[in-house]
Amino acid sequence: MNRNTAALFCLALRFLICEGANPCCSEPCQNRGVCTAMASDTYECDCTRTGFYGPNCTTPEFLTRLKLTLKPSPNTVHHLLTHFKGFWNIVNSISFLRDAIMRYVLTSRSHMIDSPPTYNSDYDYKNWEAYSNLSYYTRSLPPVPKECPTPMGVAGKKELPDAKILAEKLLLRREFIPDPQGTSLMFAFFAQHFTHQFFKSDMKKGPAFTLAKGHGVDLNHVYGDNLERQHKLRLFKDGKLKHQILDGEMYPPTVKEVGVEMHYPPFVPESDRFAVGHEAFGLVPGLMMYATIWLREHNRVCDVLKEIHPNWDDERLFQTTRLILIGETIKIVIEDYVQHLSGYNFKLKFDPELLFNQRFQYQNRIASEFNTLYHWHPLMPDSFHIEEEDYSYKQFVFNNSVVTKHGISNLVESFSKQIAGRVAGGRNVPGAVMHVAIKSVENSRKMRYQSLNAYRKRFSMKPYSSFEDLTGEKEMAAVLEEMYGHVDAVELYPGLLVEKPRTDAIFGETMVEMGAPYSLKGLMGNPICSPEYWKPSTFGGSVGFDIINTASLQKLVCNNVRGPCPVASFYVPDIKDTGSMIINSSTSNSRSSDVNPTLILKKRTTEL
Ligand code: ACD
Repeated sequence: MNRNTAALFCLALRFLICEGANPCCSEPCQNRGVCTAMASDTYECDCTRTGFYGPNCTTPEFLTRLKLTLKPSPNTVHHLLTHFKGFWNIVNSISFLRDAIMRYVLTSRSHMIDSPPTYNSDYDYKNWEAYSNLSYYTRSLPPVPKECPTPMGVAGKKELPDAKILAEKLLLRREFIPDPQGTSLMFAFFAQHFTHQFFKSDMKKGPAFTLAKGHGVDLNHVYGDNLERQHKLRLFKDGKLKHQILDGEMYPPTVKEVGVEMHYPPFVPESDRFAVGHEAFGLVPGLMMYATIWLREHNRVCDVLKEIHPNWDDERLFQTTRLILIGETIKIVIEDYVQHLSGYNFKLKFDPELLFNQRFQYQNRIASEFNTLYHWHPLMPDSFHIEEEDYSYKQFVFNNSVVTKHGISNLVESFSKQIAGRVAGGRNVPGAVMHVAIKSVENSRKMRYQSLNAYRKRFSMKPYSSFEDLTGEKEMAAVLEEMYGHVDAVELYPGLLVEKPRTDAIFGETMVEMGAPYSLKGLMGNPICSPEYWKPSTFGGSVGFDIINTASLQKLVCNNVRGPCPVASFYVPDIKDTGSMIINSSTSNSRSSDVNPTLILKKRTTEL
C-alpha cells in the first residue's frame, strides 16, 4: 500500500492509528475489556475476568456463552415483573421465594458497579489519586481521550450540536405529558429532597466535583454537611434539632436564629428564611415540606429513645436517632419509592440480611453519570395546585410562606394528588427549568462523557442500531440524525430523555438499567446495612430497630402531622379504577405504602 492509499484507508476507517491518534478512541475493547494505548500506535485489551477473550474481548468463554444464551433481555425481565399480577401475588406471599428473588435483584444490580471505585473525570486509568480523592464523583466509564477525532471518540460529527438548540428541539415541553405510571408530585419532591444529599456538585471546582463526601445516604441534607453547621442546627437538649412552633406545629428555625448560611434572594422576609441541613432547600416549598417532616421525625424519635433510655445524654440520643432516620430513609426508598418507579408486581424488600452471605462491599462512591441521569426535570408540572390555589413557578419558588400558610398536611395531600410528567419520550422539560437541562448537556461535555451507546454496552444492553431504534418514532429521530450524524454519537443525557419509554412507563430501558445498579448499590452499601451494624443495639434496641423495619412514607407523614392524617403517596391514585383514593393506597399491593391511612386516621384522632 502506498502512502496515499494508506492515508485514505485510515480516514475511511476513522481509526487514525496511522496519524498517531489514540487507538482507544474507537472503543475497540468490548464487554468491559480495558483499552490501553501502546507506544506503537496500537492498543491492548485487558479481558481479565470479563468472561471473554481475544484481541478485542469478543469471544465468550464457555460459561459466558451459556449464560448469554439463557439470559433473557432486560425488556423481557421487565415485562415479566410488570405483568402476571396473580403469579407475583403468590411469589410475594412465599417468603423464601421473595427473598431469593430480592437477593438476585440486589446482587445482579450491584455487580454492575465498580467497587472500590475506579476512574474519575480527570483520570481514565486506575490510580491511587482517583481512588482516594473523595472530592470527585467517580466515573463508570472513563472520559473520552482528549486527542480523539470526534467528541464521542470516532463516531459522529467533529462538533456536537449547540446545547440550547438541541434542548429546544428535543427536550422542551410542548404540552404537559403526564406520567402513565401515575407518579405524583409527592414523589417528585421526595426525589429532589433525597438526592440532594449525595448530588451536591461543587461548582466552584466544576461539575466533576462533589461537596457530599459521604457519597451516599448520610442525611447531610437534614443535619448539615459539616460539624459546624450540624452544631448550629442542634438544640443540644435530648438529642433534638432546633425548631420553632408556628400555629401549634413544628417548623425549622430561622436563619437569623441559628446563623447557618442558606441561599435566599433578598426579597424573602426574615420570618420565611428557614434554616435546614441543605443550604438550597429554600428553593421550593416541596423541599421545605420534606425538610420539616424529617425535622419533626428526628425530634419525635428522640422522644421515643429518651423514654426507653432516660439516662442517655444529648449526644447519644442525637447520634442514634440519626442512624434510625438513615434506616427509615433506605426502607422508604426501596419499598415505596423504587417500588413505585419499577412498576413491578414483585414486592421489593429492604432486608440487609439478604446480602450477608454474598460477595458485597459495604462502600459506595457516587458516580457523575448517576448524577446526570437523575436530572428528572420532566417530572415537574406546569404549575402547582395546592388546596384551591394554583401557583405559577414565579409564585412558588423561594416562597416558604406556602409551607406555613397551607401546613404540612395540606401540602402532602395536594402533592399526592397532582400528577408528575413523564421522564422519557422527549419534549417534556418545562420551560421554567430548561436552563438546568442545558447545563446538564454542557457539563457532560466538559467531563467528556462517552456516548449513550457506550453506556448501554457498559450496563449490558445492546447498543441502539439507529435513531429510530432509540426514539421509537421518526420525527425526533430525524432531528437527532441531523444533529449527531451517527447513532453511536448521541450523548448520554439527551439520549436518556428522548429514549422511547417502555409501554405505559415513566422511563426507557437505559434509565432503569443504569439507575437501578447505582441506586441499589448506594442504598445497600450503606454501613448500617453491614452485619456489624445491622442489629437492634445499633439503633437503641428493638424499639429503634422496629421504627426502621416498619417505616413507610405514609407512616412518616402520619406520625408528624397534627389532626387527621392525609393520604401520602408517590402514586396518584386512579379514582376511576378504585372508587376512592384511600382504597388504592391501602391495598396490600399498593405501590405507595402498606399502611392503611384510614386506620391511622382513626388511631390518631382517638389519641389526640
Ligand atoms: C430493579 C429495581 C427497580 C428499579 C427501577 C427503577 C430504577 C431507576 C432509577 C433509579 C431509581 C431510584 C433511585 C433511588 C435511590 C437512589 C439511592 C442512591 C443512594 C446513594 O429492577 O433493580
